[in-house]
Amino acid sequence: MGEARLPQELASIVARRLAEKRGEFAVIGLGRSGIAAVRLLRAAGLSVYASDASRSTAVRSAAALLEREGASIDVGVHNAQRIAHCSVLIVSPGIPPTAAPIRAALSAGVPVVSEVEVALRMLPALRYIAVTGTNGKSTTTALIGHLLRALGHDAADVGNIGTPVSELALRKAPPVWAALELSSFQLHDTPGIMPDVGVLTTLSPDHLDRYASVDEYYADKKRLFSNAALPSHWVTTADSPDVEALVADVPGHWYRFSVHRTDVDGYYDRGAGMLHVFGDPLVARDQLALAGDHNVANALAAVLAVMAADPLHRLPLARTLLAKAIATFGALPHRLEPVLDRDGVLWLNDSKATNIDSTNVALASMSRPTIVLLGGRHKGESYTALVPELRRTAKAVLAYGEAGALITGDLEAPLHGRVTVEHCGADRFEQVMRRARALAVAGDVVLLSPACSSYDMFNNYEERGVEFARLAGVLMEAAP
Ligand code: UMA
Ligand code: ADP
Repeated sequence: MGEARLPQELASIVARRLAEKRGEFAVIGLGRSGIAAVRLLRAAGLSVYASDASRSTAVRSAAALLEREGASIDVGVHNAQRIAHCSVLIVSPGIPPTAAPIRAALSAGVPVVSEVEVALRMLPALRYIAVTGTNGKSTTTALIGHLLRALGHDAADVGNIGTPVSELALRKAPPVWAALELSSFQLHDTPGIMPDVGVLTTLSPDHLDRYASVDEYYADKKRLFSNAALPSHWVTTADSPDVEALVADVPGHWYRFSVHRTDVDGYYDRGAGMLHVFGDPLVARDQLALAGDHNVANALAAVLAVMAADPLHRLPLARTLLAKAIATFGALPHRLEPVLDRDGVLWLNDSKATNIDSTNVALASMSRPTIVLLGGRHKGESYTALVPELRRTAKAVLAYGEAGALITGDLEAPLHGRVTVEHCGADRFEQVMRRARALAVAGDVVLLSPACSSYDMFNNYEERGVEFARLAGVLMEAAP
């Protein structure tokens, strides 16, 4: 059985089969990672069978493109028998390990890996800083890429952040460095992961629609350290007992950051308003164009990772360049992004906040009466942890989508008499936005920070955020 193998053993079997071009390579899922994986395998001259359970227009057009590149494709079905006879199965991260084709492969002893694993094998010279964690991954990854480029490196931001690693491997001249964001789903199937520096930002419950328990989810996060050894370099938060416990037995050099303590390698001197790294002040807090303490933590993590990656990055000139570059990094779209400020109403798109912890962080940074849009597809956590921050800052909660009834059930009683909780229906986002518009008066914030995934109404969180911004514009044009 594939899963019974040690990570190192699994990684070396896959590396050997890729090098020998042995047999047929199967890819399941024809989204961003699947398409890139098929193209990479074909470019390397390997025989490929790929399939996707959906018959959507996007999948059918991907299939047509990949067939032209010489892959054999099934649309609307996974041929489990063919997959059970393949050399290696490459899985898309959105497909759970319990899916029938993955079970068929595992019970036939077929090695199962991610697109990231294959791409990293094809990029043996790539230097990479890998970032995982429940929240803060994309911001930290993008900031690491930005800092590396500020130091003059050719660096790309890849992985869960959006660009599959395989796309780098397909380039004629791949970059020297990558900032690689890894989700727990990707880590589950990346046994050869061995970053120049690995970063763990935060840990809190998430994805309980896929994992049977929080421990199972944390165990996938721990796979970042699968190949840890004494020379490894790791950057982790000192502000989370869960993180400290998870990494307690991992070997390597450690660099820790905190926004509460000062006895670590990267810290925030709140009194002086200064970020300190490796014993010296680096940059003033007010130079950062990012809101909230959580982003101070992300900045400390990114700087430590880049400095840990190469001793040259700690020289005085490098420190000056890093301090300057931190100040020119802006918030990523869909993360507390102001999309409209009109007639005194500020509309904030935090569509990427897809779990309780990230929504709590967003609420904590509010200083005006806030109409909070909560909802989407439920991921398994209770919403009651939001109550203290909602009591402090919310004027109304508009619960919607598949999770709407659950959210109302969790929040109505504890918020009774303090904050209005309205159930705005399960299927029309526009209805929720109309209600927000009707409630909003000058001085208010309308915050989309849904604490749920978007998949009940949208293809992804980006679409949800774009629709929020569009409707905000349309509704603010119309009379209230
Ligand atoms: N599919 C099947 N069989 C199944 C289930 C799904 O064939 O049983 C097919 C679907 O029909 C679809 C394809 O699989 O066509 C989608 O695959 P996918 O969900 O793995 O999505 P990709 O487009 O390949 O995008 C993935 C990541 N998506 C997920 O992990 C869900 C993207 O992260 C990532 O940017 C991209 O690879 C490139 O690395 C997104 C994400 O939401 C941003 N990540 C989660 C998060 O951040 O919380 C983990
Ligand atoms: P991820 O890629 O892990 O989802 P992002 O950087 O995209 O993280 O941020 C997503 C949301 O998570 C943000 O909108 C913010 O609300 C919250 N967030 C970001 N960084 C942190 C952090 N360090 N700790 C807690 N929450 C965070």
